[in-house]
Amino acid sequence: MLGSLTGTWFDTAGLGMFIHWDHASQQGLEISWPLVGGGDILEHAQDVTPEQYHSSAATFDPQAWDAPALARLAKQAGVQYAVLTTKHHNGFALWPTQLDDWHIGNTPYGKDIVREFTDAMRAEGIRPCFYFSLCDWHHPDYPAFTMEHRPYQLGVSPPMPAEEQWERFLHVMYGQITELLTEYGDIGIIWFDGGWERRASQWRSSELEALIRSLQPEILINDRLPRVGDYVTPEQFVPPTAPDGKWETCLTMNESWSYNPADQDWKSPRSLVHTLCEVVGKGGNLLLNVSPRGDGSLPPEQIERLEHIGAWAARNGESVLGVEPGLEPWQHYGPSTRRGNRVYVHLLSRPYESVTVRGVKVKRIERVTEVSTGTELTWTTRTGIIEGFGPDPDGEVTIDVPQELIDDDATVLAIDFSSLS
Ligand code: FHN
Repeated sequence: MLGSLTGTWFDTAGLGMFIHWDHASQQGLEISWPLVGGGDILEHAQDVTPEQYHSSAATFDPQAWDAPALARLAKQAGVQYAVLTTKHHNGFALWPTQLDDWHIGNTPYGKDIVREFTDAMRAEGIRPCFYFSLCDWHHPDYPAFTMEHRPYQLGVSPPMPAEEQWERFLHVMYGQITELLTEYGDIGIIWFDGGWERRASQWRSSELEALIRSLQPEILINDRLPRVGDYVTPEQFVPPTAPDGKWETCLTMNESWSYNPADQDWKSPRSLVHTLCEVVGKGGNLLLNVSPRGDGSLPPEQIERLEHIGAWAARNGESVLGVEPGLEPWQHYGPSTRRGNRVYVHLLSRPYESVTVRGVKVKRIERVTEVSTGTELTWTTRTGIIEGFGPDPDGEVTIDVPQELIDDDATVLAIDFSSLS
């Protein structure tokens, strides 16, 4: 059932880390899509044969993978939850599944990457979560994608296999999900993807949902298992208005999900800070993607961006982590958030000399500060002349913002009210 859960940790998480990774990162290939010919939705996805794509599993040995270091970097950036591609559309499992032999246990690396991930994230107080692709372009009973199936057509379901094959596939899939949800402790989210290739009745969505909730009653399920979902997942896009209910934007730092040296189309660190403010101001979370290389290390461009966000969060993080949405869009030209009686106003462009916030209870304002330095700012209020004689009028507050307090990424002002109810 869509959107059935009430308040959870997710509502105020703010920032999550998405991790897209598999053996083909050794070849610098975008994850999964090259094996079906590239796909129309991913600008930088290459085109290789399925054999070429799958071939690098044989040499996967990411000796520079350092899950604790990644978790520390995530923590320093303000990340509250992390979602790992345990299995993407290409079917390769990053844990040693007992259900088939296409997994990390059968590579030179041999160790359980999912376990390393869950242990490391938990050690930093970050909730581990699992991405799991429903479609599987490698499993013979799905059936596996071959050159004969080209061109891949998004929105067109591939032919169903024979009934007994589909039963066998579902047995594997349900078994893998059971492994993931019983062997690795509490998991924050199961993040499905690839469900567009089959209908809810074919995935047996209700049965799968019941299984998941019986194994992990507190888990959240995203909206990509057809007809199921606790929250919605706009991809590579911030919706102009907040969607109903819980939501999360997933976003890459360049235009690729996994390590792709051909893609140098990087978003600026500042724009990522702005997106974080935008998303949180609308009540969503930002699930920001990273892409380890074939040896497990992160590309320097991604480290730089995470560190940049972390540096901003060290100055202003209280305004995006553990907060609710703040004002209505017409009250301030930019995002805003709230914790208790404090409203945070984000300035995503440089003010001339002052900033005005409208439609607030002006007689309840106690102080206004610039968050990163704690500097108290001067402010004046204005109401309609007659209304101003009332005990609790609505009006506007105009805040002076000295040039020297302007943050290079996003300045944050905090307005403290005696009460906001
Ligand atoms: O095809 C995938 C893509 O590789 C990536 O995993 C994203 C993340 O949201 N989801 C899919 C397309 O919607």
